[in-house]
Amino acid sequence: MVMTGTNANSAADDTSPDACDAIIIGAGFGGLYALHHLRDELGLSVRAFDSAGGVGGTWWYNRYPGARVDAPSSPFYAFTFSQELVDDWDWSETQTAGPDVLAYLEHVAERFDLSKDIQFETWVTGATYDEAGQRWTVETDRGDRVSARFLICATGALFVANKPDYPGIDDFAGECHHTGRWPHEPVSFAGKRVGVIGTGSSGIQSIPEIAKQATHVTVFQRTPQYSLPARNRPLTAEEAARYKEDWPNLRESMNRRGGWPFPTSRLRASDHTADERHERYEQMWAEGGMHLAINSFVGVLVDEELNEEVSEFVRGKIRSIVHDPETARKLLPDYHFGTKRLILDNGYFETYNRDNVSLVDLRDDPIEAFTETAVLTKHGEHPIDMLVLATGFDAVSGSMLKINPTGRGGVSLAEKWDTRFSTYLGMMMAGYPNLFMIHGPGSPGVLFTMPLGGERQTAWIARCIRHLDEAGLGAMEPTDDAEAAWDHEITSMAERTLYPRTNSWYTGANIPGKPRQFLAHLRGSQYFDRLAEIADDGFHGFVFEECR
Ligand code: NA7
Repeated sequence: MVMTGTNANSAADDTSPDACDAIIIGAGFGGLYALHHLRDELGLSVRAFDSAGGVGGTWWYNRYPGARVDAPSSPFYAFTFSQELVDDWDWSETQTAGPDVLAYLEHVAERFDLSKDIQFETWVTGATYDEAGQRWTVETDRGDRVSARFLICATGALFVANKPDYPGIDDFAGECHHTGRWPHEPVSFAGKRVGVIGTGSSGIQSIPEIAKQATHVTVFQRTPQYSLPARNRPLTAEEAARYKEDWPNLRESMNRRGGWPFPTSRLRASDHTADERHERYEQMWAEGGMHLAINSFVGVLVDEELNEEVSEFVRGKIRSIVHDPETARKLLPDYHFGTKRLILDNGYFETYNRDNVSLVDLRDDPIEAFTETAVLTKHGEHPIDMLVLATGFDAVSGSMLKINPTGRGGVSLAEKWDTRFSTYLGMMMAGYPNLFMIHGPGSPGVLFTMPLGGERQTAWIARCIRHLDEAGLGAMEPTDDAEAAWDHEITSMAERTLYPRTNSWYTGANIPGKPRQFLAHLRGSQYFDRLAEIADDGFHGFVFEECR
């Protein structure tokens, strides 16, 4: 057990905030594990807040039809820290469905008795650092004021919904739902003409499901996407048993291989003829999931020529699946394969062969306005009864800016991040002592298995807390130099790949006015080795303050 709270406000009066050791914002994967680890392993007093009505974070909010993990998931998109937890949960499919992830997180919360320390339906409206007291005070929309030495922001990389501001969009009189804020009551599409804006994961997962019920679906597409067949199927009992038995090895392998225990290709494209390469692409396509991207040849996301070959292979698949050549043409992506988030679908391109689905290519025919009953594009009017906004998120940095903590000298995060999302290790920031982010900008975040990444970041946070307590120190924060060096490292790593050449939410390009910066560390396994080295090395890049 760690002794903290040495400088909790001792002269508490009626206006003093409640005190605890750590406050956690968010009760998704990251927040739940942080709560369990800091409370049950470190013995801290912890309070957590979440705006949702229950645990789950992203999975509590994103309940749109067809929602699934956008990676080869079961049983790897899950916590890894407890063999008992692995043993007592059975995943049913290879690509986990949203409701199953949510049920799992509810099970975790119950098993580790987490909900008693989480206050739901509570927005954190502010967080302010008191330099003299070395404490954070958090305020909520329910009137709570709570102070703690440590503030853990597990606020989610995909939380702040991006709503387009087309003229008249608020005049639309029919039902309108954002996929990231989907209602908890059933939504019926039956008998309705549904317009869907957006063809990222959420659009591509939901469109086939909506089309099964709706009278008509009109898809408004700004950028065509590379989407790979998920090949979702039930997990067999033998597979499930094998995973459980082999879990320690699988976990080790996930840690070493960028978050997933799957092989990545060591084959060099130049050692193979064009026919051999094509045959391998076919195998990977048949295998489904991310195999085409990670297991065909080395360097798909680095080598422009190889990337173009894979891009053209996928375009060929789209042409062969979609019957109408004009629709197929509109669906062909023209950016570098894999540089926007890759999508795994269950029959997306096939959906365009249905009579009740049509596609509007916004590059040729942009949306100009909305009326009460229709979307008006440059070349036509599209009457709809329901609008689905699958338009994504102010990703990675947006949820931190919603809280907009105030650090040293009264500097708000919005001021600090005005032009760059500066962090050290994607976890801490100069001027914000003892504030830790899980999956913050500059960490592997969305490019690593998020549950495992959150576990490992939390273990590192725990190391920091132990170090402070053992050394009798009050606070730690990175130096400006460490932040600048980290920024340089993340950026140069990205620039060695094709990622930054494409407009995507990885670079902030989906949000008008957002600073352009590649937001993730591209080498997850090396990142976690770095975290350990930095701690072993006496926390290089940090400054410490004596306990006041
Ligand atoms: P994404 O992947 O950001 O997709 C959003 C989609 O909405 C994408 O096709 C965007 O086009 C489109 N979009 C965004 N704004 C507009 C406007 N104003 N007009 C037309 N189209 C627009 O979000 P998702 O929710 O699908 O997925 C997010 C992640 O969640 C996903 O990667 C998984 O990790 C889970 P664009 O491509 O920007 O041109």
